[in-house]
Amino acid sequence: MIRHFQASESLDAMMAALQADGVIIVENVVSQAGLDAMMDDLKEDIAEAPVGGGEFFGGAMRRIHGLARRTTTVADIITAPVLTGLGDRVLLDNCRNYRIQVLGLFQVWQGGRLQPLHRDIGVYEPYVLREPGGKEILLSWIVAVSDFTAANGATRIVPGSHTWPRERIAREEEIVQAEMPRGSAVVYLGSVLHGAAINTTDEPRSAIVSGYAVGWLRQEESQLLDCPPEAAARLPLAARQLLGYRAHAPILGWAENRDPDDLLAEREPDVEAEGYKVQSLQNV
Ligand SMILES: O=C(O)CCC(=O)C(=O)O
Ligand SMILES: [Fe+2]
Repeated sequence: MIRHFQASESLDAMMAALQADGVIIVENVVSQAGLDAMMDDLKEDIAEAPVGGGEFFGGAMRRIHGLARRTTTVADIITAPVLTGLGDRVLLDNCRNYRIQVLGLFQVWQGGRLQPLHRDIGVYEPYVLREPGGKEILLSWIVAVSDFTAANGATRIVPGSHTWPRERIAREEEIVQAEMPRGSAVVYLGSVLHGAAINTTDEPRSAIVSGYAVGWLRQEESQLLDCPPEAAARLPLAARQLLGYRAHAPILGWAENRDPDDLLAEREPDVEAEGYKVQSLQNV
């Protein structure tokens, strides 16, 4: 079972469940109108994307990436207060700031196969291994853009698997589906086993698949190439910082001796801000 919360409920309660189970569902994270606007901006990209996706994606997946370049509407999703509130609590004892890990619209179409159960932190193996109980490097989240149902391919998740030894295989009865209404998010630790399911209905299951990774780690999907500076400049500050236009303390990710966000905004550097920005780049 996955515990459900409303976005207006206390982050403390959500955190307790997230730590215990490794996964929660939060309802009403994103407005219906916001999702409609996003899907309207993306409709041509969606129509052009091939259905397939290969072995890992189950063979009936349509994926659109580079979302922040394609539509500014995703800014409200990646900066949704409940998502960043959980991101702060899960990740900030292991970094100064965190960044978007991947940002894609994933549609599961009828047919296909189960996506293999996997851990999203697997992209760092064998170089970074998180032991059960160790500090988190990744908080993943998936926003339902259509209702998520057992029949239409709601993500399969294994609550508690963040505490398991790496080798343990999930039994079928340990796997639950993240059924949730449109506008909800399933939020899970990067060490939780999960995978997309099979859609047996006529309509696609649509989702924003994303997450936050500690700012000192390489992003899985290069957001700076996917959303180059000209496109990022159209986004609110918090959104472009999350994409990666921000240095990590004290001197990681700078350009032209400056914090990328100062460079992008062509702002005079604010040497007081956060105490570690341009000043520390110049003084090291
Ligand atoms: O679309 C889904 O339900 C899950 C996708 C996923 O976990 C992944 O591609 O890493
Ligand atoms: Fe995944």
